[in-house]
Amino acid sequence: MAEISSTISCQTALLINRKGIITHVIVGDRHGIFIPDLENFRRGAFRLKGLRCIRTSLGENKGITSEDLTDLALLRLDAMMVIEVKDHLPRRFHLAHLLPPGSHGEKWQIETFRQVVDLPPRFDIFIRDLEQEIERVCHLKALKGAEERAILVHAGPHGETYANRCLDELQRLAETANIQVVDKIYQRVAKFNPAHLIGKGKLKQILVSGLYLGVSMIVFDQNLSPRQANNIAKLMDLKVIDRTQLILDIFARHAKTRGGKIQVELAQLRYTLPRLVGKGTAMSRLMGGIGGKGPGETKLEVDRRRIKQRITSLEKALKGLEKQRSQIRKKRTRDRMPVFSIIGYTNAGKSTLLNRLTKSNVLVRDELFATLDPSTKALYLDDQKVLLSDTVGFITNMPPDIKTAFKATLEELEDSAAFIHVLDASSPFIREEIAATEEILRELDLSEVPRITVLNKMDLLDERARKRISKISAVRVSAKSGQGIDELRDRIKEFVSLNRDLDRADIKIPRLNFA
Ligand SMILES: Nc1nc2c(ncn2[C@@H]2O[C@H](COP(=O)(O)OP(=O)(O)OP(=O)(O)O)[C@@H](O)[C@H]2O)c(=O)[nH]1
Ligand SMILES: [Mg+2]
Repeated sequence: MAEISSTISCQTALLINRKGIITHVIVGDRHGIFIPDLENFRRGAFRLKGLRCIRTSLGENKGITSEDLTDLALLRLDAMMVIEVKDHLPRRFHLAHLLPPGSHGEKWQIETFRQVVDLPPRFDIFIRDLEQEIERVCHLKALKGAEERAILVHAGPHGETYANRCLDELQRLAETANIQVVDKIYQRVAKFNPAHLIGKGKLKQILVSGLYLGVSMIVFDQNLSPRQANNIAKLMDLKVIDRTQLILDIFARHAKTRGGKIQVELAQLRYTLPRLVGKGTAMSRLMGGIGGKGPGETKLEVDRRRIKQRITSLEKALKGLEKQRSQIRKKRTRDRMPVFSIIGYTNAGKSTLLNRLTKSNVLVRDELFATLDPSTKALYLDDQKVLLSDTVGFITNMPPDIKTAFKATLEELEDSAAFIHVLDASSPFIREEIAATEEILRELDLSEVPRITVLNKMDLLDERARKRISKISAVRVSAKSGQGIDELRDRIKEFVSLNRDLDRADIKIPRLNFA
């Protein structure tokens, strides 16, 4: 190799597998080599590629470069060796290999040898031991039951407080989707990079530490364009998803009714379709949600045409369901039953409140988006029966694709006599959560619907926390303990009778389409 490189004045390289067979011969230029796509070689969160790279270096660029180390980590090579060449002869040998996590913070080790005979004699045994050690350390850290291990990335122009809130929320979303969060990274950028979202250098750094920590996926808080998603996926052997895909995955897990499942699958397919370029594993990383779970599960081989067909048939099914729903709604209006929709940020306690008020038993969970399928229960107030509707929760920067997906569900809100807006009084971000709800209502053109505001989870608040929210005018309750619930019932009663009187006087209030 030294001889050839010197003669042609170009770097050369070999990729060699564990059996000692040369799989690639690479001829670069004076300054570098380009390692081809190794997608078809073995993969796995804790495994190395089973290939070592040996390259020559000419003249001034001696030794292992940072580029070599990036390749070593990103491609998970068994080892990277650089042969320094001078006057047609090999001078020194530099050998770099990864270290198991926890080795005093070092990710790799570089050794230099003067002669070939000094190199480790049984490299195969050495690398097998190393791989076993990496696997052992990573498995120890892996949380039982988690389907994936991930690094979360937030990039944007905002400051640290904002970024941390976003990352915390993304972590809750990830955990709801059964993903173990290994690291959270904040990268401040003034402008997004159209090709990779963030700078390629920084991105590589993230990927290196991700692979190093044995993660199986990277979750971006920012939505990735199809181009960005593909470019990033091409750089490495990891799944890449964004916040919208994460939320859709949770929706897929939580949807129970036929209508809900259809809506989620449609949204997943519509989101995936433009991201389907290329073949093989790059595609697999973008397809089929996270563990490939839920109604949105789609087999890899399904090509674009079949996805399109599936979309058409789902759209048809959805139309049929919409018709049914509108009939139910008409009947309700005919029966003159006012509907109160319980709305608010996800995890605020909407379902708990519905259960408390109507003595029902709808699903309550300390998870984001536990409720997807709206359920309506009767609430008896002395002489009047009203309906209470539990709804899908809201979230900051609700992805547009999700709003479209739940258009039918959200449209039901239009028929509400009023909203019961539930706030989580214990949330440190209550103001952001109010703002997110207001924004969504504005977009749906529902800001004018009368509202009863409820501060829930009051049982969790100490004196100081109570003071902090003392200016918010709302009924203060604890859906859990029952505190304040009678007052809330009175408010609903008051609202109903007030509006009945108004209606008798024949005053039309916009959107109050009941009694
Ligand atoms: N301490 C306390 N916890 C509550 C209260 N109300 C609800 N929770 C808890 O908050 C969590 C979320 O409650 P849910 O009723 O599922 O919230 P939700 O608004 O329906 O949430 P999504 O359907 O996921 O949007 C659960 O763990 C509840 O037990 C309350 O008044 N006090
Ligand atoms: Mg709920």
